[in-house]
Amino acid sequence: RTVLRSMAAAPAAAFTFGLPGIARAAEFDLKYGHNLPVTHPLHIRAQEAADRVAKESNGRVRIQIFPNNQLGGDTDMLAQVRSGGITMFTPSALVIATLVPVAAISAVGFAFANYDQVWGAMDGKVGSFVRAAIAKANLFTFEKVWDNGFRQMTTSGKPIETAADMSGLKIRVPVSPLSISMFKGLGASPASLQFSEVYSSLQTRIVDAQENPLPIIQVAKLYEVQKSCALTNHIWDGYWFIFNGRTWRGLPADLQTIIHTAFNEAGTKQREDIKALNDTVVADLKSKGLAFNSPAPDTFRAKLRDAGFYTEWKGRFGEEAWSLLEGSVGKLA
Ligand code: X2X
Repeated sequence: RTVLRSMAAAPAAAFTFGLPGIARAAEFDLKYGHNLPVTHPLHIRAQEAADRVAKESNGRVRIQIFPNNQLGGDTDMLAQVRSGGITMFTPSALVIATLVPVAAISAVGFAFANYDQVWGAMDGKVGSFVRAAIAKANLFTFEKVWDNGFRQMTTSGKPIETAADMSGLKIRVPVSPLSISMFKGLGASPASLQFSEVYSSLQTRIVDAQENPLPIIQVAKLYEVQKSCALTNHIWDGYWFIFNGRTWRGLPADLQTIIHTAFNEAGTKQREDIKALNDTVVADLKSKGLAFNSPAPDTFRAKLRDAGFYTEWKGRFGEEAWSLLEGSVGKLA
C-alpha cells in the first residue's frame, strides 16, 4: 500500500519521443482511486469510460484506476484528490459530507421512497445544489451521480425486525457525521470505520453489524461474515464523481468534453447495472446463506423523529437544502 501510494504521488513518468514500438507517456496522466472491488459496476463502467477517453483522445489522456482502497481508505483518497495526488475519486455522499456538509442531504434517513424520487432529486435541484457546494471546495463534479444503492442492515446476531432490536447494537457505519447521528438516534452504538476495514472488523467481531447496499454486500463478500439482512432501505446512497479542480481547469476544452461525456454516459449505464442487480441479488445472497427479512419502516422512523433527528438535520442543512429535498420527497419534519 505504501509503495502504491508513493507511485501515485510521483509525477508522470519519463517521456520517450516517437520511438517506434515504445509506448509514449500520455500528455495527461490521470489517476482515479475508489473503494470498491473490481467486480462492482462502478469499477466496470469507470474502466469502460477510461478506455473510451484513451481512444477518443488518441492517447492524449490516460486514466489509470486504483480500485479497492489500494491508495488508502476514503479519508486518504479525499485528501489526495484535494491535493492533486490523485485526479479523480468517487466518495459516497455520506463521505464527501466530511468536507462539504450539505452533500449528505440526499442521505437523510428514509427520505426517498423509490428510484424515481432519487433521480428526480439528484438530476434536478437537489443535485445542482450539492454540486455548487462541492465546486466551492475547488473540486469539479460530473452531473451524473453514480448509484451505490439503498442501504440495508446486516448482522451476525439476531435479525433486526424493529427499531427496538437495534438497542446497543455495535454497528459499523461510514466515516460520516450523518450516519453516526442517525444510528445513535436509532439507539445503536455506531462506530465510524473506513470501508477498507469493514470485512475484517466484522470477522474479528470488533462490530456485529454493518449497513450497505446489496451489491456491495455481494461483491465485498460481507455475507461470509454476517448472518442476516434486514431490508430497511434506510438511506439512499450515491457516489459523486469528483475531479481535482486545478487539474480539471488545466485540461484543454476538447479533452474536458471527451472526459465529461464519457463519464456521464458511463454513470447512466452504471445506474442501470445496479437496477438489474437489485432484481437478482437477494436470491444470490440467500443461496450463499444470508437470511432476509423486510421490517416495516414505521418503528425506525418514529424512533428517529422522537430522537430529534429530522429537526436537528433540518437545522444543520438549512432551510434551502431541506426544502429542495422535501420538494422531491414530500414533508419530512
Ligand atoms: O463505506 C461504505 O459503506 C460504502 C462503500 O458504502 C461507501 O462508500 C459509503
